[in-house]
Amino acid sequence: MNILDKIVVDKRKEVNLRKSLIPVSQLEQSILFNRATISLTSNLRNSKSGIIAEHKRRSPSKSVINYSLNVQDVASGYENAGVCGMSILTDGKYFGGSLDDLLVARASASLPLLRKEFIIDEYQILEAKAYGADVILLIAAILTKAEIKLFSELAKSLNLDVLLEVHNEEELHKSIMPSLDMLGVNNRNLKTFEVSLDTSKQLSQLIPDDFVKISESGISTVEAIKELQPYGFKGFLIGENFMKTDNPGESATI
Ligand code: IGP
Repeated sequence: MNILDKIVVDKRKEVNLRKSLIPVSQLEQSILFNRATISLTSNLRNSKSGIIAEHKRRSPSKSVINYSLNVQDVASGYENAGVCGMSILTDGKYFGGSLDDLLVARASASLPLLRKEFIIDEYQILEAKAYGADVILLIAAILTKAEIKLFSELAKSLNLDVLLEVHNEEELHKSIMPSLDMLGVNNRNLKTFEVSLDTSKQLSQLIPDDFVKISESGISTVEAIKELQPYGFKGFLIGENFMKTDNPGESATI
């Protein structure tokens, strides 16, 4: 089993447990559930830098990145840096995150927030809304076309933006549908952890222009952003490069 398959097996167990503990009716009672969301898609369309800055404590590829910061400082630091949005890893086992991180970020910044999660069940989309997210991530590598449609349509009905992540041509072809807002190319292969910006460059021409294009992972320099912009990328998802420093907000200031 590759790491992605393992994550999904664990995630199914986790989601079933959460579902049995907190019913949907309770999620819907969150005061955040009916809040007006902020659109990352329109922020990116109108931005020059396009940075989406991530909160990530650890990862399967890097092990520990940074456990000594608090989410509040990271979120307000990113906001002060003028980034377009923030991504918050909510997976606990592999990334050291939690839904509470999302909640704290929501209370600390008025940026569009992306729930960075391995979504395999509609329940997780309701959770995203209840904990203050504006955007959800759907990963094509772990979903069928029918699931992508079901999940993205549910998200749209809750006024959440949808970022669909692909890593190859096959995933892209099965995923293109009108209920998506943004298409992200992950430069990191989640099965082998290999990173190459060429993945973004190669797939960019196959993404229709009506979607905002985002390049994800392995971006560590302004030069990399400049290199990707001519391929039509409007958004750049950056985690480790900011999180490995003592002051991620300062590192995200360009
Ligand atoms: C950030 P990096 O290399 O800048 O830390 O990458 C982000 O792209 C990465 O965390 C990511 C990810 C994912 C994590 C992209 N897609 C899916 C978990 C699941």
